[in-house]
Amino acid sequence: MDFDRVWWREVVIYEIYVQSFQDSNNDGIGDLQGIINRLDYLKNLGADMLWLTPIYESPLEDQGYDISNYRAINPLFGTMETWEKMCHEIHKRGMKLMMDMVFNHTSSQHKWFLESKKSRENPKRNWYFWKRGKTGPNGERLPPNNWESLFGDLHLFSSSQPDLNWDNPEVREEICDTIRFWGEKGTDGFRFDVVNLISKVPGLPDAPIVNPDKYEQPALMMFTNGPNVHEYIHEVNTKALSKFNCCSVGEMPCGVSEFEASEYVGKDRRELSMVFQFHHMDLDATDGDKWKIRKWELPEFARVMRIWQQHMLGNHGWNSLYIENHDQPRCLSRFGSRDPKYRSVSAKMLGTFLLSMRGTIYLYQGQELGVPHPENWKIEDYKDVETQQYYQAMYEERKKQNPDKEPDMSDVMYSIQLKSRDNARTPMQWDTSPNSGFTGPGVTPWLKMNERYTDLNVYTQERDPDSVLNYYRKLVLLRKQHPLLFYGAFVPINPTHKQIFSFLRAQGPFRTLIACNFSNEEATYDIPNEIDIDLAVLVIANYHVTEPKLEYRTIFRPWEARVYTLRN
Ligand code: TEU
Ligand code: CA
Repeated sequence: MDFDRVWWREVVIYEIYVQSFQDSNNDGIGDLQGIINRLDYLKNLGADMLWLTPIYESPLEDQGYDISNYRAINPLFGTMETWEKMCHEIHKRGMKLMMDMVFNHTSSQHKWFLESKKSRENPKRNWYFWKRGKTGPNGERLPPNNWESLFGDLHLFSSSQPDLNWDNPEVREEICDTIRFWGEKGTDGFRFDVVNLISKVPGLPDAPIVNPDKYEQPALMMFTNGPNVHEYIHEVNTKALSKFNCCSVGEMPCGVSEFEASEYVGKDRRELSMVFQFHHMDLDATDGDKWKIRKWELPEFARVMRIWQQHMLGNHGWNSLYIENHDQPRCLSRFGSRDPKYRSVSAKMLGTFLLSMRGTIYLYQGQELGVPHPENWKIEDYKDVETQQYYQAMYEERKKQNPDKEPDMSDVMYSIQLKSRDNARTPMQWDTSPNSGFTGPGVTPWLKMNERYTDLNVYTQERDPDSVLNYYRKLVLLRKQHPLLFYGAFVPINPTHKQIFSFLRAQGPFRTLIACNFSNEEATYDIPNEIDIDLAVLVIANYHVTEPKLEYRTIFRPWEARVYTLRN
């Protein structure tokens, strides 16, 4: 097998959603000093690199993914001096820092955009896309093309997030300069937001009409993995990334195949270190619509995992592994069980599965506590622009159909409770005090706390040897002690099993066997005879295992997970 030993393949990256991690000055909003105060916790968990969601100047309409100045810190989060101190404190503890770079679009408050919109002659005019609107059949004014927004409007994201024109070399130069600025200050890694959307089909032509009842049409093919995307990323790599000993991860929603992905990360191509793909996150959506919930079966999930694991293995590629982030609902409520009986074991099972695969591990704050979604929130409790726009659009549609009646929104609320991004954005649960140590007891946090903080928090779990937190600590340590788990090949076992996801990791003569029950029921697990399990050693499990020896047939308890090293 061919692999390059590189530091960023062996790290555990911990995502911090800054506004919800730790508030240090009692304004209800997490900040950089708050992160400094919690670095020992993160080191102790085994985090090697911290990815911070955007902390730059921003009107925060999309929670910082709408940047108005790439080189300044949002005063709500701190100052440049606090950032420098934080970077120093991270490095001092032998950890690294990843910054989030949002270059597909800026905020509409960015001075480049304010200039650009002034006049056609403005030097910044071509930094964005400007096109004359159209006139409809009844003389009504229409937007310049029919591309449907990902957030339900006529911009790729929200209307306050105009897309930058990457076809303009000045824009690319400025982007490279911004990356060098943060690299020189000590940043060790860069996450590039929606970077597979930066190159649009020239002229921004209309998308084919598939829904004749509407003006807006699905337009992914007009901007996903566009014509110059590889050239532009390669340019960013040669002019900026390659100047530093850093890693990069490109977020790639809207469909990136494993073949495309390996082109972005192929080791000779000098583009990115890793990509975030979404195929496993899309399994519970219908035709790409996340709000239309679909039931999925384990073999489908296992298939996605297998494809990505094996394709990357065979193509000099590398995976990034995650099951939760600031845009995704909590994995427990989605892939595990929120039933109090199984909450803890299923959270541990999900951790076991994630930390046993081949790729760089990404954990999201709170995942290590096994936090489920908040329950019974009202629409006013959600702050996310995506959730609010979805609710509004559904409300208006129903009101239009039946103006005299207040629409029944219960199905919409059901989807929101399962899929809203705010489900994972609630403030971090540190202790049992009011506001859970996230902010002062009398303060109103920017987003409501998850009501489960009284029993699910760091303070309580640190004192419980059986907690999800302590299990995660063991898992992280285990991975670092078994380099096979970094680089070993991925070999599926019983790939069509309805309940158990199982595989071997193998490298040279060494093999480790992993089996996870993804269901609420007991499951029969049969190990194929060609695998010799005679001297198997249990290295971690989420239940107490009493059998003295691994047998070819084992009954797994609900959500049970086990890892064995094999010695034959
Ligand atoms: O997310 C892009 C993206 O994939 C999301 O639009 C995703 O489709 C959605 O969140 C699913 O609910 C990135 C950021 O991670 C996200 O926070 C930003 O809102 C978005 O880009 C725009 O910058
Ligand atoms: Ca604060």
